[in-house]
Amino acid sequence: MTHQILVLHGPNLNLLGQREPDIYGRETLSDVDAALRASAQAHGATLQTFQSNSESAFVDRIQQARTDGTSYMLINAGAYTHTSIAIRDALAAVALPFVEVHLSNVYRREPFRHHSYLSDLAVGVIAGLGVDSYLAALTFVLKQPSVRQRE
Ligand code: CA2
Repeated sequence: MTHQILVLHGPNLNLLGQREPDIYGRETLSDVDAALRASAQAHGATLQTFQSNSESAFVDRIQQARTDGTSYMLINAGAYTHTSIAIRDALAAVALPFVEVHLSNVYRREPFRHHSYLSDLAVGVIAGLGVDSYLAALTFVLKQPSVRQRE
């Protein structure tokens, strides 16, 4: 089976490429999504993306992944990484494998960014490589066997 990958971008990531380029780079979220989709397609996988500034919309999209055929997720939950037990609980409930992704190296930043509510549920965590964090995570996922059946 081929992978059906869901990429989730959390709050404020819609501003990518428009603000704080020293931290988050100059590529827009559309650029990132297009690069990920192209790479997935080149490997015969499908890839959907979703961005929301709303915690509840994020939880709803994760719950939807339980039954929409998603086999793997890449998740940059943005600031919710450090605050959201609700997103953690949704990820635990759907029990789909995911890689936690961060553009910036959160460990070189403020102490409140050093804790993640998601990391111990993730297959792996990639931080600090800019847009390449997403691409590295996708490269990893595309090597993993896909065993999930649609429910
Ligand atoms: O480094 C990351 O990817 C983060 O998840 C980004 C979050 C931050 O709260 C996390 O600690 C680390 C913030 C996303 C804000 O994105 C922006 C992008 C461009 C301009 C302004 C904000």
